[in-house]
Amino acid sequence: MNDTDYMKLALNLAKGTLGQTSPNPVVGAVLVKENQIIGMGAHLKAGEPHAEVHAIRMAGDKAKESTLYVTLEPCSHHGRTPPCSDLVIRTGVRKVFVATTDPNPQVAGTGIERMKKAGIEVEVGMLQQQALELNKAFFYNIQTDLPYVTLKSAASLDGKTATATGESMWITGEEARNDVHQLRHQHDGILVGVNTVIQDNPSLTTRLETGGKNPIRIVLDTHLRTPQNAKVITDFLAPTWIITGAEVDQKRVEQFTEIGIEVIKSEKQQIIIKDLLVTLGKRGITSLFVEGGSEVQGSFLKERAFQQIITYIAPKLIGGKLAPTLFGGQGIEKMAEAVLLNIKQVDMIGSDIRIIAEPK
Ligand code: AOF
Ligand code: ZN
Repeated sequence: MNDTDYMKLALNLAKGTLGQTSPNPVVGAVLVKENQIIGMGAHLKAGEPHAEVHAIRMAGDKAKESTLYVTLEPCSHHGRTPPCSDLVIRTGVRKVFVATTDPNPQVAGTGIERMKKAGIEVEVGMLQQQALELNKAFFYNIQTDLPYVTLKSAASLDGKTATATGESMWITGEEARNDVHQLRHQHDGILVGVNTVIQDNPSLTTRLETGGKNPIRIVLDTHLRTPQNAKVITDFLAPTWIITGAEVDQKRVEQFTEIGIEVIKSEKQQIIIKDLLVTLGKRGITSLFVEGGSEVQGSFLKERAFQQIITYIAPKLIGGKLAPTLFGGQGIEKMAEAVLLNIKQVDMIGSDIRIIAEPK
């Protein structure tokens, strides 16, 4: 094992906890002395000890004079837990490899500074790209207070999300659906439009073989048309928030609030996506998974309100001028104004293609 191998191990420890640390980042730490791992750890849950603490506790007396590999700069602030950089100094760690700095304004380089001042050799930037990728939602959210938005959609090879008669169930195969559940597990919120609730009656929960965390279900429903007997209303498997326009019938609102469903009224008659994201950010949604339908995708496109696109393409052809495509709404008029993307990753998931892209 060389330095990079140890950092890779720390990154893998962090990766394993994706979905369980929000609003905190995922972080892994490995403590090495004389070419032996003497401690390792990951941050498991907000409010609980940070990765470094677990690793140092595991090493016990051996931790003195060791080398620490950590995927994020050790913190310097008193949050829900005391500062890790102080613990690293007190422990007598000799050298620290940090994959990337912590953009949290309360930390932002001061953890590194503090360790350097105490005479610890600190090297920053090892496997930085991987470390940034792993926590991209955290990094975006901590700097903007807005949720990191992923638009997810699935279509046939010709870009159709349903047939012309509106049938949309099971375009992709089982592996792709499983992949979607993994992504649901990793997000704080999942968002759909009311038409999807009416037509498909989805439960929007995470159904993996090993269970998983359910995101908060958010329904865009300007005129409060969500059926009282929809699964997202009756199953109580996760909180459901309904976002409406300013003018909705108060009696109907109460029918929902009485059974614990939150109805969040917009200030304007229509729901403005950018305003909604501010509201969701304030309510602690750090990452948002937008599942559709195509009109909702269209409104996020119109406002350029997304950080990532994940599209599954199934080896099927549907055709039909009237069959809906991935993004509805009015669309962009001039080619010169099209939203340009960088394709980040292309994979086969079972027999479907998964494309991950980001706006340029
Ligand atoms: C680390 N190691 O494992 C994590 C860090 O409220 P607290 O005390 O848990 O602090 C949360 C902040 O600490 C979080 O926003 C991020 O800046 C940093 N997370 N830092 O040294 C860790 N999870
Ligand atoms: Zn810490």
